Amino acid sequence: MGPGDIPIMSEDKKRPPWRPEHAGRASASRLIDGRAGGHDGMPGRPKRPADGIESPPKSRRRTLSIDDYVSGVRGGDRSILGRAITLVESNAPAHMDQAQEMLKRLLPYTENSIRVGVTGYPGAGKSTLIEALGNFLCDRGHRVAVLAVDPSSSITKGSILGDKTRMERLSHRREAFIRPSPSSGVLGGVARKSRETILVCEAAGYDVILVETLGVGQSEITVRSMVDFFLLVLIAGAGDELQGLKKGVMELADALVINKADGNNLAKAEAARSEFSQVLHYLQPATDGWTTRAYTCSALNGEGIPELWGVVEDFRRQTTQTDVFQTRRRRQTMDWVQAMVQDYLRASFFNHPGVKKMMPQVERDVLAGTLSPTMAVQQLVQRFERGGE
Ligand SMILES: Nc1nc2c(ncn2[C@@H]2O[C@H](COP(=O)(O)OP(=O)(O)OP(=O)(O)O)[C@@H](O)[C@H]2O)c(=O)[nH]1
Ligand SMILES: [Mg+2]
Repeated sequence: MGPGDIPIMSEDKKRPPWRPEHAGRASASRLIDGRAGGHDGMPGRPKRPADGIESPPKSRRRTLSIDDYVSGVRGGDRSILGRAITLVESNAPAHMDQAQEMLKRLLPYTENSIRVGVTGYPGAGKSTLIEALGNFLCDRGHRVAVLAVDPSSSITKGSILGDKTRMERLSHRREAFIRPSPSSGVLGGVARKSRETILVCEAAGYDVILVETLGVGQSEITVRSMVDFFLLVLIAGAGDELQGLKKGVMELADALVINKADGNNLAKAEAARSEFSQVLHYLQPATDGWTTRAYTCSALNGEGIPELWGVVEDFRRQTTQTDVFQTRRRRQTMDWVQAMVQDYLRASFFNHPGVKKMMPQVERDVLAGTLSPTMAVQQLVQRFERGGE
């Protein structure tokens, strides 16, 4: 020990395990106390323990068996329902097996619902409309599950939580259940998880499933592929720049509703409704034998909400009679199977070690013009089919 190295006994309690036993100041390794008010130190929260290691909050929840999940979901236990959905959303292989086993047991109790997708521009009032519609339905004895789907992003986990402020009353009702969007992951990602979440909610006795799309683009098609009825929420005077988006999405919709038909906006909303009605004449209807029409409503004061639900009920009655409803569901299920097969194959191909190794060279050759794209594909596929490393 050199002259400057004074053993500091009082600091020894801060000695991390990797610091030599009697190292003094020469060793830079020592732990400092956590600071209250830091990034995770809320004022008033207890300081981190002096060893600097804080174990994650221990879940005191016991592990559930498949039986527990099934009986909890069926018995209307909201906390178990939440955990069942978390299980479905998990990407851990062990959870996936468990989730599938649970779903198998729940499947006989699914399908007794109407699944309604709600899409529209950001700020059109989707969440407010779901709040109004959801409360209206709960008052009428329905049980309503609200899900959000955002296939485009994995960072929106909290967005429907923000939306809960728009669903203030609904989120406190016993007849309603609100669930945020899962973050994207493997094997079918958000679409798979959302579909399975719908099934779990149905098995729990929710007879109306409202699915809000978040984000624009891909989400409309994804949600359309999992719902019976697709509602497009619009507002008057949203501008011509959105017309392109409108037409594509309009052809997916079973009803258009011009929201915010209240106050000074009433006349404009009515004008927009008749304008959209004209446009609808020229579009392909989304559902065989059903005429897509435009309506007005105010999600804020509730006007037009019962009538809007009347449209959904007419739709259900009519398409059930003609079997269009059941046919669509069967097709959606088969499309879902196909999509999962495609996801699986795509993942196995691109994760194949041989393919991965070969890819950079193939890309270089294609770009250099010494290999045609078709030949490149042939080589990669041959490599994939040969298997091995
Ligand atoms: N005047 C009026 N305002 C409304 C109505 N519906 C919604 N709003 C308002 O419009 C704003 C956006 O409403 P949201 O329900 O959050 O819209 P959203 O479509 O869910 O928005 P994103 O989820 O961000 O895409 C809020 O300030 C609402 O209070 C309505 O019927 N009338
Ligand atoms: Mg919203």
